[in-house]
Amino acid sequence: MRTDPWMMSDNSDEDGDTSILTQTRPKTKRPPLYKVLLLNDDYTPMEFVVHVLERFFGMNHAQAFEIMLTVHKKGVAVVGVFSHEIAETKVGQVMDFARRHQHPLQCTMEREE
Ligand code: TYC
Repeated sequence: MRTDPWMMSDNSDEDGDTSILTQTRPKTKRPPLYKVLLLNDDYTPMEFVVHVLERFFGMNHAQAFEIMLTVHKKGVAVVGVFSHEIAETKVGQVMDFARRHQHPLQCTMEREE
């Protein structure tokens, strides 16, 4: 039951931490997670978007096609949730790849509540 360091916030003092007397909040705050969003546009080919989702988000073809269609119909979809650093990397990879192929595809990130 003591395998998750993020669960060190109860007052049981199981770890022998005497500061528990005054420290009622967890010392270790969960780092925030970031949603990576893909935005629709009228020009990027559907097959290109499917390829992006397979290549940078590890989706199989069926998953990628489904998410692409969601973006196409709804305007936007979350394509993954990552640490800040990984999310930034994914956004950069997608934006670079789209620009290199002269497609206006937009990818952004947003902090999770
Ligand atoms: N709307 C585009 C089309 O009809 C397809 C598309 C899907 C573009 C998802 C961007 O994020 C996107 N060709």
